[in-house]
Amino acid sequence: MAFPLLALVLAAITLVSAHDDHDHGLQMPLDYVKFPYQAVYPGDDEVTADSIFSGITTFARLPWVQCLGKDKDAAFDVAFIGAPFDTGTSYRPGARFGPSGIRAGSRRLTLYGGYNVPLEVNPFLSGLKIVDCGDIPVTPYDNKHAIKQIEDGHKALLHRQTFSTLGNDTFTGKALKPISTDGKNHPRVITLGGDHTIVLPILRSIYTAYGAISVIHFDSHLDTWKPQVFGGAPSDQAAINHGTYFYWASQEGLIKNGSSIHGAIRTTLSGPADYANDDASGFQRIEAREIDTLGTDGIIKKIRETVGDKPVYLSIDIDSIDPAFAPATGTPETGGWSTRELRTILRGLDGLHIVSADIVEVAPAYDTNAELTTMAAADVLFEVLSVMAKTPLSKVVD
Ligand SMILES: *[C@@H]1O[C@H](CO)[C@@H](O)[C@H](O)[C@H]1NC(C)=O
Ligand SMILES: *[C@@H]1O[C@H](CO)[C@@H](O)[C@H](O)[C@H]1NC(C)=O
Ligand SMILES: [Mn+2]
Repeated sequence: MAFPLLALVLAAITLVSAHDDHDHGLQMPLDYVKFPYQAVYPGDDEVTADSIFSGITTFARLPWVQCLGKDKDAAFDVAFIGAPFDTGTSYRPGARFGPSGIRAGSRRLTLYGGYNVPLEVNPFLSGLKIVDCGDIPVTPYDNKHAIKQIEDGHKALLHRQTFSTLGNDTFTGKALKPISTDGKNHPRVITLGGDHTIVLPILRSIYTAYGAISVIHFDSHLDTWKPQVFGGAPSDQAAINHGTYFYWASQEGLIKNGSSIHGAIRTTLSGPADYANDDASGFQRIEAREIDTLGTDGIIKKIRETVGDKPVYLSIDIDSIDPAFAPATGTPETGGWSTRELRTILRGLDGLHIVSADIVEVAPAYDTNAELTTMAAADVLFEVLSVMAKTPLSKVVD
């Protein structure tokens, strides 16, 4: 029995090597799609549709760099990183699969090249080095440890050397200076959540480069709640969850008071005191329903007036979008914005100094087979990346 089997295996090997010459082997290599979108296989510089659905998936088919592993000296300007943490959620779990789901939803972003028509920019060809760093290793067994892992992972990327240097101001010709509090030029980190708890360790990391930061927060929920609203705090760990992380961030002095704002709020409350508590946490608010009276222009105006030209952190809960468009999330609320409306509002942030961003609460298990939610998440990040590509994190100093 052994003999014929061996012969069969040998025949198979011969067959494979005979085909090698024309079909380049049987498996797509990991670097099949080169930055930003050219396929190197089967012919160099070809943009091919199959390059979009083949191979191992990174965000927008960007190069995978092991920023927290063997490539820890690699320089970049924008890094996508996953934080697959969902043990701080109050209702449906599953956002630990958010990073991989969003990557799957992002595959087609660069099929035609990635030019953003309304913003008149192709972030992938803007000269910035944009990479996908994979995921921060996050334990599902110990929230305290996981939160520390996320802070350390984010900080490691935020304090990495930038690939591009700040040039001179286009109008004055004067040298541009970083807007950070430590005087350094930092790369931007776009985090794929994970439940919203991850923003507490991220803001701790941001503080090390920018001090207390203005926050633009799109969400149907306030997330400034005191732990009592979430069933009390039987342990220090239970007190930190996806509804209370902004309360703690505010207590720790990580959020700039008065120049931070929520958009798309529409949750029920424990009572009016929740808004008083939210005021004390330093936030202004835009209700989801205000889109009917203010329109997207009015909402953009209110956000811009609130944050001014200060460095800003952008946090996007996918549940800011109506569940008709983005059902796959932990705590869905009806009456939200359409994907088109949120994308318009994000483009309205053009020119703001967005130092880093995230999208959270994408739980792919509740998605439609058509990948509605993960595509919405990816497209929303495409607007954020485009806005970032147009505005360096710099100021002119006389
Ligand atoms: C920026 O301006 C300085 C003078 O302030 C000049 O020496 C330098 O060449 C300029 N750099 C670029 C990239 O234009
Ligand atoms: C923010 O400012 C408001 C109004 O001045 C104040 O009531 C509140 O205590 C401040 N919050 C923090 C966290 O400093
Ligand atoms: Mn949230």
